[in-house]
Amino acid sequence: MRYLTAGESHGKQQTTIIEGLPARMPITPNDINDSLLRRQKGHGRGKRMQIEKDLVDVVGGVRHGYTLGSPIALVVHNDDFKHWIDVMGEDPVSEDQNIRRVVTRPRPGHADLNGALKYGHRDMRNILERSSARETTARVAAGAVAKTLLKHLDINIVGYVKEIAGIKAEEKPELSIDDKIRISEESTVRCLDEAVGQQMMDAIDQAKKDGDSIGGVCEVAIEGLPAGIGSYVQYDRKLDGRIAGAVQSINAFKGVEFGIGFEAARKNGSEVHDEILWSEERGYYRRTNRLGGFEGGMTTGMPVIVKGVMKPIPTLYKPLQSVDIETKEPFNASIERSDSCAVPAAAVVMEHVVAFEIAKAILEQFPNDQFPKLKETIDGYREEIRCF
Ligand code: EPS
Repeated sequence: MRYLTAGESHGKQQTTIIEGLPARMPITPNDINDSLLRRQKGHGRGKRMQIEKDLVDVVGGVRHGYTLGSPIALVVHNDDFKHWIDVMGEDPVSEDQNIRRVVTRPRPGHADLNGALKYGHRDMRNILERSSARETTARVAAGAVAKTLLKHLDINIVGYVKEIAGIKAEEKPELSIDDKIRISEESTVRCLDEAVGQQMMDAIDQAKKDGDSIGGVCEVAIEGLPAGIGSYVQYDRKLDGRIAGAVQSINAFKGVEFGIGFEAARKNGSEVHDEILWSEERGYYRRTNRLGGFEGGMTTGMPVIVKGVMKPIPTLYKPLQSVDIETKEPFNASIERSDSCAVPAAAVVMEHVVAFEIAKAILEQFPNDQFPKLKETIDGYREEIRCF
């Protein structure tokens, strides 16, 4: 299974095509719209999210509530496009035409300058329109289809916020995945620790007041995955490696950890590895889950726990110094409308990006053109490893 996305932030629409999904899987537009709505929420979002009402238009691959086995094509319209038709239209413009909103002052931390150098665009709007995190709308739409497949295979996934601007949520090991889904949904910062939610909101408000931005840490938990998904036999089949790459590719993400992550560097082996136990009901399981559900590039059957670090958004109302590429004079970087903190939204994006990698690995390991047969195969595999 694979997908591509297309679309500019203030262009007509976000588009994605997903190929490789089996036929006869139940899916409705609501499965996708729920995800899109969740991505739009969160304290710290700017004015743009008041303009957009992200709703999917399913334009291929689904009929009467089921997948057809053909490519699935999804469109989300940018409502803001109506304000940008002259700036973002596809028709040629004459040389004497005055183009609005040309960007010649690259923002530090964004793709603006490197993209301009690479593609030769002197108007850096040609870079920022595509490098904008608006593209994560399409990634969430694709991930929502993958999440639907996982849901029908009894695999549940949720993303939430662990940390914003150094304010850390406490570990909540007692929470079930359903609790995590419910509590994160009720929190405007998508945090499981109600005690620090307000502090996170205050930090976001302060950053906004200061014209600054703040980052944080998101976590995704997945339950219901059987052991042995992924493989150790080749570097590019290691599922944790693929998930890490996908998470790192989300706009503004700078690092990924599984389980105790970097903490493992500071501990002895006896404090890191997860002892193996067995019971009739569960089959093989672990006393602890410090490795976050992965060994040797494969799932262990324990919950997958993955963290991603998001840097503060580089578009600042209090801009940093930059150079105008036309005059070479020092200037303050361009000010584009932006969010002061998008970590709660990023947790939803991360959830969907991870869901896609997992669904893709499952379909690679148990290829099947028909969803009911895939489900039968996975249930059979679960039983096989329980009795192994
Ligand atoms: C973004 C800038 C803002 C954000 C945008 C990402 O958009 P605008 O320039 O239109 O105000 O709102 O995020 C989204 C549009 C979205 O859907 O998440 C950026 O520069 O990356």
